Amino acid sequence: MAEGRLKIVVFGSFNAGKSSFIQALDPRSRHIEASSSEGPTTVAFDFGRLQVRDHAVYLFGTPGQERFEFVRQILSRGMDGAIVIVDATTGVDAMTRHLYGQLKAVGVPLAFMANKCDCPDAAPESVRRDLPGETVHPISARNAESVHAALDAFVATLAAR
Ligand SMILES: Nc1nc2c(ncn2[C@@H]2O[C@H](COP(=O)(O)OP(=O)(O)OP(=O)(O)O)[C@@H](O)[C@H]2O)c(=O)[nH]1
Ligand SMILES: [Mg+2]
Repeated sequence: MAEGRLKIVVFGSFNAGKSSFIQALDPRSRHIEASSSEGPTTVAFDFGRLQVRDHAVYLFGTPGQERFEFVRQILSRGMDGAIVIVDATTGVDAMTRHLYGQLKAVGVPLAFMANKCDCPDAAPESVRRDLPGETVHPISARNAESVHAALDAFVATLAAR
């Protein structure tokens, strides 16, 4: 993307909080969802944008359901960075590991968000333990300040490259 613009793609397991993360960053973001037993689920993508430091950040949220692999592939094109949202109440699962392996193979700058830290059973330290050597930001999508601070820290690492 042109200088000053960053495309960041948000990955993570079903129900981890990807759409909520983008909603917290951009209240005017758009979400393409269908209803499921767990509530709305992303079936295409989320789109949000915001200014972070000197950068126009374009956020693309992916669907978490495994069958939408093809959507994740399309949305991944030309990304400058990837964020993986982990539900800190359930931890690093097989889908998270699958996504992590794919992103590692691509070599894209990567950060993890341990989400739902407002919940009493959240365990961000066990998320961190399961992802040695990786950056893990504890956040709650219900706390916009925590989400903005974590994105700001990630964008700073991208800008420094
Ligand atoms: N307590 C709490 N609940 C959250 C948080 N983030 C998301 N949720 C809830 O978790 C559920 C799933 O959130 P979504 O943002 O739709 O998750 P998603 O990762 O986009 O889900 P898919 O698109 O279906 O993969 C919803 O009921 C949210 O309200 C959080 O930080 N704290
Ligand atoms: Mg979603």
